[in-house]
Amino acid sequence: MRLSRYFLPVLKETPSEAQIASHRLMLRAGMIKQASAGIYSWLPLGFRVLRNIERIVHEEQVRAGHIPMLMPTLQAADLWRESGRYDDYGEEMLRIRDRHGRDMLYGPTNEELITDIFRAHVASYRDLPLTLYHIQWKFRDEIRPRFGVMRGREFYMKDGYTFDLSREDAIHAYNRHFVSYLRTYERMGLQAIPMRADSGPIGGDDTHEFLVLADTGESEVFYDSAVTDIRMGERSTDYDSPADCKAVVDEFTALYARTDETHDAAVFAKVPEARRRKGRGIEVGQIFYFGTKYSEPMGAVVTDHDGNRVPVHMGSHGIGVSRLVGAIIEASHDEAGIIWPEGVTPFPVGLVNLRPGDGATDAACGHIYEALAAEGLEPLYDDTEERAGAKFATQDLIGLPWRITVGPRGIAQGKVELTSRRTGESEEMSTEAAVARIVEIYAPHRPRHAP
Ligand code: P5A
Repeated sequence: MRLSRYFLPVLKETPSEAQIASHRLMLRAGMIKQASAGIYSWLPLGFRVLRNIERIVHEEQVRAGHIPMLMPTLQAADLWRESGRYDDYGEEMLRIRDRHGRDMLYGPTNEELITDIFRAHVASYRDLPLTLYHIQWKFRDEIRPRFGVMRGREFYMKDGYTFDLSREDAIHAYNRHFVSYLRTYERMGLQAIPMRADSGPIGGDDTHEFLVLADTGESEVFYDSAVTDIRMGERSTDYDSPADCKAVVDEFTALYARTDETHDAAVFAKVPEARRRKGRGIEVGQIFYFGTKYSEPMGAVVTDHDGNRVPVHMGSHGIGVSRLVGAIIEASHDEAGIIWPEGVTPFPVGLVNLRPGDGATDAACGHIYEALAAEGLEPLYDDTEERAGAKFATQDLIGLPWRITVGPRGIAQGKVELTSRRTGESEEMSTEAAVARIVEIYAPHRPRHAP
């Protein structure tokens, strides 16, 4: 993409309404624009990141055997009257009346809608287990939308729903999600720590939140610092094996890690003092097992092995896709701007032409551009007439992890400069070597398991 033809409305001034780094940087880098309180337009750069995060979420869900679909944003109130949540949900639910006087709502979540689909089409234990998910916009009329996309009113969520015959099977589905979430966040360059939490209006007893540690996080957290040393990494956990998934969950939950809602000072006191930590975190996902809370009142029943009709055991599992954009920036930025992890960066590399119009630099840039594009690694090519300093400042602000700088002096010696956004270190090399390095860096970040 040529910057001269792109739409990247970067701001020089720091917007006064933004209180935290991610919100500030998303506005300054031209990623989002507020449409109204807690509702944002995703400008091209922000949209690219959102799509990358969404793709990773899809890929890891499909890898876990979960089935993608799409449900609408608007739902009929009658379904929510069946579960009893129409009245319970309160002011956070945006209620709408259509021209026929029917009560509708903008979905804050989809337990009722998916249960309705399930009961219409599934009647036997033979069709279980089943996990369906979608990635769709939600609306919650938050009393205090703030921090940009972190606490929006309209936000993008992946929500998955599990249906199983028994509690035991449902716990396996829960554990499978637990593992898939760890993999998902790690691919985004994030450490999200599973913590015991409270289930709120979704319901149920078993629930974990996944939290990214950050001073600006909205949740207060208490944890054993040793929990920050555990990684999912490349282990070969088999999603079909309950023992495999449980082993991961057991390892991650053995150490103390809780949000303030479930914090227990007496248990926390048993953590060695040097490892006791109190901090803040950003909730980027939550998983729930709630048994028959929805299937019973809504009649989602199947025949079991003995021919009895029994309500299915359900769980629901959410990832805050749009919130993740902010969370990643909170976890990865510096004074100059964003530092994208390779997994989610809007462009893999910035290509900066220091002398547009110079035959040799233009040709070298064209060559690098084509070679990277052919590898599926299209650079953001700064071919504008800006001063070098301004170009670098924009690159630093928008945070592409790598920059290739091409100038007439270097090209005379057959050299370009490859710079790491994270370390600031630069290295001179041939155009071919720079292309090869970028290809090598992104090899582990190629799309896989397409939905
Ligand atoms: C699980 C999926 C649920 O709604 N039902 C379907 C369950 N869980 S949740 O914890 O309430 O939400 C899931 C994730 O969505 C993100 N999130 C938000 N992101 C931005 N702005 C908001 N106002 C907002 N509310 C929730 C969080 O990441 C949360 O973990």
